[in-house]
Amino acid sequence: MKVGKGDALLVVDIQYDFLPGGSLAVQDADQVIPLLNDYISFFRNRHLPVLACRDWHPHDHSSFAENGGPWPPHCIAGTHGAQFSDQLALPPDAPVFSKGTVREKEAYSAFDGTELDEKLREEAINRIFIGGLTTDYCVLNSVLDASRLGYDSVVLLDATKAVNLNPGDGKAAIERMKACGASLIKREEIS
Ligand code: VGL
Ligand code: ZN
Repeated sequence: MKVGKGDALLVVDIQYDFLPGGSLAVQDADQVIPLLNDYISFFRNRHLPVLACRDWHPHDHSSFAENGGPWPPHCIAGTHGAQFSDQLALPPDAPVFSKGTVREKEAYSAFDGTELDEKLREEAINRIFIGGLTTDYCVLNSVLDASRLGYDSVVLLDATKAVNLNPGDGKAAIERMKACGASLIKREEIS
């Protein structure tokens, strides 16, 4: 697969709370960081946009178990757990989109309540490469929204990990992304 003009990279939720030791730790999540760093260099070397999103919740977010949601408290805005890993080589000028910022509203997609769509249109992007955390929530929902909004999407299979709240969720998410037309690739498949 040739990467070039009109392509952008979206790095999803590489935040301490999703990494080993975090409050919503995803198994082996730290393994995606070196790969994402390599994808970041790849895009930067070709002068293609690199963007990031983050989960950025109020302390009493409705997705937290204490409020009837499925998750332990995680990625509370401004806390250490919500920071990007310092192992992630995100370019300092990469735009960052915060999601899940409204107490009453879950927002798994990087497009939900953010200006990501506007930004991509401004930069004349028509295809996004998506990697990061988590396969079965933010990556999945971002790919589904991207498709609805008319973007092509490419999932970086070697740079994403699933929460697997229910066993098999990650695999099912990959099937759903395929079914909506996303391409699934690994690092050696792009040039
Ligand atoms: C996510 C679980 C809870 C995600 C966010 O962004 O994938 N997963 N909150
Ligand atoms: Zn969340």
